[in-house]
Amino acid sequence: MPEIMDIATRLDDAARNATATPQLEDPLTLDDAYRVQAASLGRRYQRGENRVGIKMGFTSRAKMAQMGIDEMIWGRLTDQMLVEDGGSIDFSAYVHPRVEPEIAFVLKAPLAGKVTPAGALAAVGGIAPALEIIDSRYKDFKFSLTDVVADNSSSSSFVVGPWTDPAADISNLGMILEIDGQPVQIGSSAAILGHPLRSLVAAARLADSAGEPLKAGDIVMAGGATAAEHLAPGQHVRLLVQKLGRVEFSVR
Ligand code: OOG
Ligand code: MG
Repeated sequence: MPEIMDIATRLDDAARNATATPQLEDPLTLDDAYRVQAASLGRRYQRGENRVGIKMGFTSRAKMAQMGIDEMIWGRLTDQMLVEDGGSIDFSAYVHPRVEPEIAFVLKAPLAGKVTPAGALAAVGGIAPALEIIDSRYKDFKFSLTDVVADNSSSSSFVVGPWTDPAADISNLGMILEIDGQPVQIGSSAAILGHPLRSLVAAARLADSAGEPLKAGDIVMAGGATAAEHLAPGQHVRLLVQKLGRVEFSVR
């Protein structure tokens, strides 16, 4: 269907040129929205980027309420989106970036289909504090469920802190998001579906049903535990997660 490729190109170009695009004129079905996402990622892979995992979205009430969407979504992550812990991002490379506090998993074994939280945990090689920089390519950061799915679920960049042994109990860890040393969001890992492992369970199912089962080495971002915060040049952003430590970056 040529329209899928046209929309994929439009969204990919909007991301590359850091220029907002209007909301889609005609609503897509959810299946077509994921087809657009896959096609736009196909363009990135053709440019030499590699898939390194997936990100989950709308896994907390805070995120659902902020954006007015209450269905879980997912998107693909590439190596080019990964920002070094302690590194910096160039504000001009984004349309209107926001940051949100997350938890990341790295897998040491494949994880596909219907799995239990215990089964998911057995495949985890490490857990880390993480920051996601989301950047909707749509004007005014406004979208419908299918619009945002087509736009790779607003994936833009992500920063992962030090990996911790998965033996840590991560069911209810305090999370403090700081901008320039001031706490701007305070939450708990319990906000992520009651337990971040549930997000990994959902990721295993969703990626598998899309024909891209999670494999060893994949990173899974569990989703924002709080609402996202606007970014501006000159800021220093830091996330502190109880037991897991800190992760940070600055905005140039
Ligand atoms: C969509 C992406 C949601 C999360 O962690 O919930 C997301 C958006 O809010 O633009 O990444
Ligand atoms: Mg997120």
